[in-house]
Amino acid sequence: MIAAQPRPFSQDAKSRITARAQAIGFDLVGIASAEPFVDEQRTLCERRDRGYLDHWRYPDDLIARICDPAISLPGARSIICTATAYASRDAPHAPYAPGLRGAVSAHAWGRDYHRVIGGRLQELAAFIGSEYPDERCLACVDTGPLPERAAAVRAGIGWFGKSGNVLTKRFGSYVLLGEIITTLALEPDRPLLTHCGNCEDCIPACPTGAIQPDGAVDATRCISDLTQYKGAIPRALRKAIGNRLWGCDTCQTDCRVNARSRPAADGSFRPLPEVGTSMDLPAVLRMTKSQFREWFGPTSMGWRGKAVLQRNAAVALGNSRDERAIPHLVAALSDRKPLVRGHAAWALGEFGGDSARAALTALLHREGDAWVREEAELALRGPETGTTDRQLGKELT
Ligand code: B12
Ligand code: SF4
Ligand code: SF4
Repeated sequence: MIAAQPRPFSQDAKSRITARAQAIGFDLVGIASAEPFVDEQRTLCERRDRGYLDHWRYPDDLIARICDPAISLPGARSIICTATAYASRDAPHAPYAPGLRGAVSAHAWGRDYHRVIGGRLQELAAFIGSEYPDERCLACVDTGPLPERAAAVRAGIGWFGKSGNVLTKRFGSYVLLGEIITTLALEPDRPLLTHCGNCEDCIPACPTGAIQPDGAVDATRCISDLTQYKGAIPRALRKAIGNRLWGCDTCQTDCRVNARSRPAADGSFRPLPEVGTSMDLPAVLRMTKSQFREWFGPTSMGWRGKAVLQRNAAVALGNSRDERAIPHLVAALSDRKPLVRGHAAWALGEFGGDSARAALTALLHREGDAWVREEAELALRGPETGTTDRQLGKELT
């Protein structure tokens, strides 16, 4: 039997696809081979086994699929990797900005990136389909079966920063990634030789000490994860969240590569009028279902549901130390969802004082949920001591 000859790389296809991708709006484009991500598979399993990904489901068979593109697209030869810059000139909100506003992470200020980038990838895949009808494509953004950062690094788009983020030369880490796995044989680009050097600024900057000395991120302590996952936020980490309503940008704002990065040229990720760079926390705490859909539906914050955002708003109000928050938190003790009532109780405990204590005592008389009762009882003992933001990070590390 004669072995099949490997197909030669098509230079013409590579330059036409790259040009088309740039015309569609991708800021950076690189090609990676679709060989299995063997080292990354080991790294992912190792970080899961250390418990860093406990809020995520990563069974062995899913990790195997994520790390071998040919399982999702048989015959896969190449990965067309893209990066889209999202940071506009509006500076990320400072974590302890005064007043009752909650900071929104920059990647969520504008239109939902899954839809924006997903739409562009579909357009690129349609182009490839029309030009090379025998080839197949699979578009991925965020939820797709790929270790996206590892693919971007392999394609020479950027390097692994010690913060875990992929850093690019032009836009720093303020890029969102998206890929097309394809059966087309395209010549791979080379990984960059650039790295973070001696810099370690992001490690002590992290408010919860989530970034480990070896560059691994303990996602169970990462505020980005804590503001997205659906359960109760661990009590020991609530203060460190500060006034963040969604996501966390600290390891990016404290990065020297980002300090000299260019802002995004395209307007898709500029702050939407309904959301902006920060939101009124009492309004989020008492929003109706239709307000939730109107404000958060067009953004990537709509995916985890209304109660998660209200929970986050309660925690951020507790951290505000602004007594105007108290009546809003008292009202939230009557919310339908235990998740919201329990975090509002914690937040009132941070204030103490007569009105907060009276509301917590009244809650204990009527509350049927055991976890909410426990939160109210602990809150009545008063605020926990000595644990805010960066100090907490140090204590935990
Ligand atoms: C789960 C997830 C998270 C989790 C866990 C992240 C983590 N660092 O562990 C949480 C919710 C915490 C999170 C947070 C954020 N995320 Co996120 N997240 C993902 C998601 C869906 C999967 C990533 C994953 O599996 N993480 C587990 C770790 C172990 O994998 P990893 O970080 O990708 O690292 C792998 C490789 O890069 C490689 N690797 C990394 N370092 C090294 C070193 C060596 C030596 C080797 C061999 C390999 C290696 O091995 C790892 C295992 O495969 C991806 C989308 C995707 N499909 O990839 C987006 C993604 C990584 N997130 C993204 C973003 C924007 C963020 C935030 C900046 C959002 C925010 N502002 O709040 C933060 C940044 C937090 C941080 N410091 O990492 C972007 C990354 C953009 C970038 N420039 O890097 C992605 C790619 C989404 C996208 N499509 O753009 N995220
Ligand atoms: S908590 Fe914030 S600073 Fe720390 S790793 Fe997560 S995103 Fe970065
Ligand atoms: S702060 Fe320094 S170490 Fe961290 S990602 Fe940026 S350049 Fe790398």
